[in-house]
Amino acid sequence: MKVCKLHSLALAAGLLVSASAMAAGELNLYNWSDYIPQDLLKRFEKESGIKVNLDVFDSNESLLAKLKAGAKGYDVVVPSDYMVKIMIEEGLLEKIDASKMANFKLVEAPLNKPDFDPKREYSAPYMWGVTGFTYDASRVPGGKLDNSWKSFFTPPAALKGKVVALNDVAELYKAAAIYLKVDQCTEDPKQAKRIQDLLEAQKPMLAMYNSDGTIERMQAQEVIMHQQWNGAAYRTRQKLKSAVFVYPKEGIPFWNDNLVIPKGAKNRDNALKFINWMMEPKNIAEASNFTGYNNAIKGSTAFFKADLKADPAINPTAAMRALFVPSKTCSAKANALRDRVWTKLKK
Ligand code: N2P
Repeated sequence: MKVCKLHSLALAAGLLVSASAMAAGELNLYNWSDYIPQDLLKRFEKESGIKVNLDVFDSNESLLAKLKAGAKGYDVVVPSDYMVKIMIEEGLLEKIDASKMANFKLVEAPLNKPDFDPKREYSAPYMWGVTGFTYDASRVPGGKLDNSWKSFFTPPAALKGKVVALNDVAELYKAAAIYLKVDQCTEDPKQAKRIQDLLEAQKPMLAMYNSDGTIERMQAQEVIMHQQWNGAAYRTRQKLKSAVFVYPKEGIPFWNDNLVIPKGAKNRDNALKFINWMMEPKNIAEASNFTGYNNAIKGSTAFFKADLKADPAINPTAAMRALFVPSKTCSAKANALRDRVWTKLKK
């Protein structure tokens, strides 16, 4: 009898939990691949009663294409700086007034007032980082390559077929522009042609263009060099000690990613709750510990893993910061030139 009573109590409690989870509803998150730990999402689900569904993309351009094609199912998506601005201008985002959220006071300058959304009306910060390249020092001639984009764009012959570029027009074009000292938003067809020529000449050296699985590909030593985000490079080094992440002397693209709500999101309140929750130092630190990128939340480093805190790629020195090249939002004319380079390259 007693057992039976316990059993029915447990059953009732179970029903209560699922009823409250149901009442709190769901959150459809569309994020970069491998960019948030499952455990963190589980904890959010437990604390909020909101069920999270995660779907992933591999570049800002695929995210934009998806939203423009009318994808309605997402409540929170994660564009980078320049893409936030494009999405605002295209009317794709809900106003969220992030600056009025309880945890917003913890956002450090300058990301509390970024130029792509100065009042933080539409976006809240997620991770920030840089895009350089990683090579396996144990497998390059002489064990060392120059700290230059030259090493990536015109690699030693021995690396033929063992180099990977990100499948990302913005990242690859920006890196080439920095190397050639061309404005990343050039409207001059002659300059765009120089970028084109560099990328076409690099292509036979490449195994592929791919932004997913960069860590695993390097760790398995399938390839020797990979254009890579610094967090992925940090994670690559956990298993492959000979991996070296290069801050090219010509400059390195700097980006910051953001949480935004697409227009017409069905679970707006849950999305707002999630965005504020992610600005808690402990929560965002857990994301940093997993992804290997820094974030803009005051007090979060106290929760960083020791090796992450000590890693200069995460806490760059002044000399490293001097190399940062922030993204610009280019004109339609510049983007058309850039996209033509990309379409030809990928033919
Ligand atoms: C992680 C994605 C990094 C985001 N896979 C680069 N903006």
